[in-house]
Amino acid sequence: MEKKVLSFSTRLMHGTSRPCPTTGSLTPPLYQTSTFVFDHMQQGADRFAGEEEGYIYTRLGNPTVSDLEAKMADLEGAEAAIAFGSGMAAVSGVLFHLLKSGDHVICSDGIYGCTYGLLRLLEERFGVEITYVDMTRPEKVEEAIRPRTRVVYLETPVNPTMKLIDLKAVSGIARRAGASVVVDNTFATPYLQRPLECGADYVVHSATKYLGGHGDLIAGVALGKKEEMDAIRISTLKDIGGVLSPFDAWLLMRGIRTLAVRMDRHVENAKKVARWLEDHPQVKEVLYPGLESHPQFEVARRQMDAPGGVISFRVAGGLEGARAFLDSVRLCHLTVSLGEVSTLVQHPASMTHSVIPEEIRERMGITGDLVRISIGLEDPNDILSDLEEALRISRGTVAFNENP
Ligand code: 4LM
Repeated sequence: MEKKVLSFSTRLMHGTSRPCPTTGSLTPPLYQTSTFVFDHMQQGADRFAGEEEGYIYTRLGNPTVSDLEAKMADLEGAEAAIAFGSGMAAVSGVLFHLLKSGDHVICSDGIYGCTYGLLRLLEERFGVEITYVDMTRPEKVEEAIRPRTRVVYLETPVNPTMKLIDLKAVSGIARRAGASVVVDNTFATPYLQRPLECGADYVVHSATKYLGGHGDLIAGVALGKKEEMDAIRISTLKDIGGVLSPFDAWLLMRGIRTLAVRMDRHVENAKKVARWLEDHPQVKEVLYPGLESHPQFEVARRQMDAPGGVISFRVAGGLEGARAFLDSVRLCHLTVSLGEVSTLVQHPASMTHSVIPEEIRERMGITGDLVRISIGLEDPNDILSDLEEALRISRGTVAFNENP
């Protein structure tokens, strides 16, 4: 009989792990241990030598973490996955694996602040050269290629400007140049976008966000070819040591089971809020890939199954307009991070992206009037009422400052 391929939503809770064979526990057990006992010395020696399968020490592998890794590999369509203790540990684990002094990286002109900080560290301390290009125009990647270009690194959607990058076009250019493409898929999740299917070599995630989904853990995942993931496991995971704890892996798997229903609601709410913001006189520009006004609306339709749950927008009145708005929200939480059940708002220029020098930040479009909102699962009318009131206060504050 032909094997039936289960749909994505079903694979979130079926497929890779089975109920515990000894107890029948439906929920996979949590192996909250740091180390594993050997039957005799030779067994320990064989496991260290890689001649016998089996667990040794949780920094090198743990059954609960392995369950999560198998699930993520299945969802992204990857040969293998590695869990890390944070999104940044996953990003650095992959980049330290791929790069050495003198290598060149082409990075999207717009990137999470700490990833920018990591690239600056690689540049200043390890002699790696970085070029930032506007990858919404893939030909710019081609122009930036050098003989030592080893990595093309990008986010799509870009945090926080919500620009989109054509994964097939950029991956094709990188492949011809012999460079590896690393895609941060945090904003989309594999439910909405699978970069490996579009030609990328590696995917990284901050699993802290939509994958976990409840704002109660910090985690990261890297995915790619098995050979590369095996090399990362015994080098930049094991020796740098940014491992995920078994408990957080277990919690993350619980979150992943509801990814599809949560993402559907995030998207439905975000579409409503984005359209509403677009018509609001106090809002100068709305950056959301689900709006026809978005410059890469066609890219969104081609490579994403839906436009996601994050919206950025520019508030009238510049930095002070944004400040008055952010100080006035009541239901929405004023906090960094994204992709959890509640709606979160923050100010990228002074918060998540403040490490980027102002001139570069402005060139990337991260201006003082820009606000990012991660739409939660609340009744959308309650979100809209909160935004309406905060924008009303912002309008009053700006008008008062102009005509005191
Ligand atoms: C934020 N972001 O934007 P950990 N990749 C992307 C991210 O947005 C983040 C990370 C990696 C935010 C955190 C405060 C696209 C984080 C890093 O925080 O190390 O799991 O992820 O609000």
